Amino acid sequence: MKSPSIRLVLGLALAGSLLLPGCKDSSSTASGPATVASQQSITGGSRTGDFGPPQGEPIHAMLTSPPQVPPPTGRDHPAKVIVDLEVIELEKEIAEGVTYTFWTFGGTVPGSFIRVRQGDTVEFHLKNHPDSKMPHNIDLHGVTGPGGGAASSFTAPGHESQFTFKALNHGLYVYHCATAPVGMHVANGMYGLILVEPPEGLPPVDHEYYVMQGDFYTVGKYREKGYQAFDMQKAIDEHPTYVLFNGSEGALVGDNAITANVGENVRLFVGNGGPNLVSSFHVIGEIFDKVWYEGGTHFQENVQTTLIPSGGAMMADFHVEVPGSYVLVDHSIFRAFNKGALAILRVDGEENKTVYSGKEVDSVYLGDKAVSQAPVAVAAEAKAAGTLTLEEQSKAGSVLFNGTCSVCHQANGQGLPGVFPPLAGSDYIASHSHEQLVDVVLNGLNGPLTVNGKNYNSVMPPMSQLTDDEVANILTYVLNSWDNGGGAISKEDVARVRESTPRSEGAAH
Ligand code: HEC
Ligand SMILES: [Cu+2]
Repeated sequence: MKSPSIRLVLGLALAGSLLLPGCKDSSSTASGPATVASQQSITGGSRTGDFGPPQGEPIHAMLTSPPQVPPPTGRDHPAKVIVDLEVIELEKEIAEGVTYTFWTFGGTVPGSFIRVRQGDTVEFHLKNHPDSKMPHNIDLHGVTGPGGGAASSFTAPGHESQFTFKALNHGLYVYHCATAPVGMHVANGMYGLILVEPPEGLPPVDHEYYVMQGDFYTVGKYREKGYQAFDMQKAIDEHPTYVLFNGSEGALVGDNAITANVGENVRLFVGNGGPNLVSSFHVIGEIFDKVWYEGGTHFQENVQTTLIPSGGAMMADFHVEVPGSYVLVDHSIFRAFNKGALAILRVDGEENKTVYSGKEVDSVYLGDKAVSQAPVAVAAEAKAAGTLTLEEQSKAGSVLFNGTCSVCHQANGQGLPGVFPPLAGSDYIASHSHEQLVDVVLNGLNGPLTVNGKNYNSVMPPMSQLTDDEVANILTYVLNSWDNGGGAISKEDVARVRESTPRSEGAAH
């Protein structure tokens, strides 16, 4: 019976402060059970974080790429820790078949994970690769001192700079580039996490993972194939094209999912690089046993969704009871399903029907996120090269159909009697032009209609969020499936219909 006693303590504290207005030191009234007292204890912050000069030989920090986390320092004394971090600008996939120029700390988004202990003296070496086009620096939120290291670390391409700081406060801290234009450097992926362990370390767990959210701004639409440039205006307007975990739509799904086994304890170190959005971080199907909110000292228990500010972080521990796919999302949910903020924790092990009797999450929550998007990228490349075949287009279309249309028209195109008309052997499709079919997808359809002798009077929502490529591939797949008579629809056909049917800017993205 924990909660009544907590309420009692809070009640006493409140009563105390009401009876003694102006009394600054309320600690005398906060005498509760030991667990409550220790959770709410004050650490003293930076004033108690200096454990004297570093002892022993200097240590070279082990840095890890996401989603990996370096092992605990395991030390009981302060040390001198040397961190070598290199800025690398590189072109990588942001989504299947979509490339973007990322600016990175250590070649990854987010940058390398750094782990030190409170009281350590950190000698920081920032290199900027000779191939870089831009100067960069680093502002570590775990640094006490103006700019968090930014002024001392301004580094031109091909150069190196060095500065030293003592990690006085423990906690989980964001670091980021702070070179002008700061927003653009952050938007291009220049952020990561540094963990300053408390002197006694963190409670041991079976798995620790490193996940960081960021918002991205490209000139093209979400999933528009090919190379995409940074869009400064979208960034200023805070209208991201992508919201991602670990810098790419595929970073933590499919074969890249993070993993655990039933009965294990999992710890997530989650940061939010921004540059703009606040994350409503949630794991579908799990409850955080503990959340060290804002990456600080105190934890909250039994949490469903936790806020992570831009430029902030949190740690969460939970125990996994049941096997299956757990979906990490930003619960500002359009970001998860329409901008990419989705990752998978794959838990293996024995079913436990007394805890959960249900079935796998995949079909409900994952849609086309559960299958490889590779055929879509292959078709886009072939289209660009002018070699696109009907087969490539249909294959890409089938992947997209399964994420977009099958929820209503069903994977076999049969629809649902009286509710969703069939696309299989549809006389509606046979009797309408390609332009009219494109129009149905882009602008939706409603009102009475008859398909294969059966009447429907329902609403199909517009799907103008799809790119021209995607609409062309889906419809080509439909035309060439289920005895629909064949034919092909091109990206250009879709573009023409889109142009001739203006809609609000909002509906187009
Ligand atoms: C949310 C459910 C839903 C989704 C998703 C959906 N449709 Fe429909 N679709 C409908 C409904 C309902 C109708 C009938 C509308 C009416 O009654 O006027 C329809 C009608 C159609 C028709 C004309 C009738 C027929 O059966 O031939 C076509 C073609 C079509 N949809 C294609 C698609 C394609 C392609 C996609 C994916 C891009 C898609 N739909 C996604 C609900 C949906
Ligand atoms: Cu930079």
